[in-house]
Amino acid sequence: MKKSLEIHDQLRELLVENGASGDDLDRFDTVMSRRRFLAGLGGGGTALSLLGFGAGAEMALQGLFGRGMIPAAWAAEAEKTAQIEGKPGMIVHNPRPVNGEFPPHLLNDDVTPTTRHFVRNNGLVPQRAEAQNPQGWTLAIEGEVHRPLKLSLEDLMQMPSATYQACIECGGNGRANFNPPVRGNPWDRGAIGCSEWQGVRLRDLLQRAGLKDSAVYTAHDGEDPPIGSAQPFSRGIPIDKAMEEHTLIAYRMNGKPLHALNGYPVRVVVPGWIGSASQKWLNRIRIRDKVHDSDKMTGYSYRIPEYPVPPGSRPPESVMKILTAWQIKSLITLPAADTKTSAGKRMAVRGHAWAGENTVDRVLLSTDYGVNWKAAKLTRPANKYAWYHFDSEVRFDQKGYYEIWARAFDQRGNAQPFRQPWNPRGYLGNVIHRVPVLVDV
Ligand SMILES: Nc1nc2c(c(=O)[nH]1)N[C@H]1C(S)=C(S)[C@@H](COP(=O)(O)O)O[C@H]1N2
Ligand SMILES: [Mo]
Repeated sequence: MKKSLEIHDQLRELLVENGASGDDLDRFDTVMSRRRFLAGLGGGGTALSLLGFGAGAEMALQGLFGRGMIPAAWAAEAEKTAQIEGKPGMIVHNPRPVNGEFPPHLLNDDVTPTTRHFVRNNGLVPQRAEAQNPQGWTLAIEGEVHRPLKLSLEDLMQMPSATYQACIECGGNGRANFNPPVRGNPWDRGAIGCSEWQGVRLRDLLQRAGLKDSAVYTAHDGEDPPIGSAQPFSRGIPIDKAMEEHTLIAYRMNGKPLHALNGYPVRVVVPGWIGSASQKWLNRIRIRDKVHDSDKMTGYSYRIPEYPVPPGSRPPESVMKILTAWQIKSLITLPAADTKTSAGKRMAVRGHAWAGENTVDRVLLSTDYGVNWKAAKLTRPANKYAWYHFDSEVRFDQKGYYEIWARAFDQRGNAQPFRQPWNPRGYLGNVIHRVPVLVDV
């Protein structure tokens, strides 16, 4: 099993050595992700294990490797079901790096339990996180500050803390609904969670360190080892967002130390913004005098064109702008897709809605392909940046196939689109959610 993992890394490395572009690597990751692995992340620090692998032939077809280079171990097509410990029911797009989401009906809770918070990793899980060992960990704050800081977990926990429910959603959530398809993890709807996070406000730390007038942007670094020769994952946010009261350096998730896969011991939580702003396994914040310019802040990564582009086109890099907040969106968590019911029976409909930096104004439901709409009951969230909940009931008078559609509106009048607008990497997908229902008698 170890062997397969080595082969995986070696192949990725081989691609890099042969001049593979970031796009090629994305393609590699996507091809891998179409296969199901059996993986286990043990509590005692066990590494991922890999049992089945069948992507070799497909990669050859995609021209990534010559046929002669495909390891024999990969030749057999074997569909396996992936299992990541501590995340039962997760749809695993890739075990290495771990990437997985939950189907909408498993996201019905008001506050997302840790066991059902998605996982989006660019690199490997740090040893420290697997072992839940805070020893030797420090958080450095440096760069454009008057008094650089180095804090232990205990130092951090002794500072005043704040606790908020906050949506963290991958910028690529919804990518599977893009047409033509785009590269990257094929997130459907479940790369979102709204858990409760406790930590120190980033602004308290920045005030303690004393921002210089030259401070423009944060740059976050983490302990996760990159795969192959990739640059370590790092993104940042403008100082204004860093100074907002809801931006946290979090050490508790749903009342417990952070899960290994969600950033133990400490992560950034930038609610309302795309998930990549919320650096996991954080160990350093560099305050920069210009916009952070790591790999993941530039090019086509986490950026979209500043104007709508034709589906399938490649706009010049010069028109790409950094993604910040999410936009209005909703998720139907009840009923599950393809639920069967009978004519005349009442069926409960439930879900969540959220709106990035905005507030949710209403959620409308339709069961006739958008001809008629009715408002669902909307429950306000615990705090800004947590998701709203909606409740309603529907009834079908006749046998047949139906879809329940949900469309959320924010207070500015923005609503979810009927078709998914396109961008090169499949970001900010918020097309309305449609749940098929079968009325069989
Ligand atoms: N150090 C580090 N932080 C990271 C990432 C990563 O790969 N490494 N992935 C980011 C991305 S793209 C997302 S969407 C969120 C996902 O958070 P989660 O895995 O806790 O759901 O973490 C962000 N923070
Ligand atoms: Mo993400």
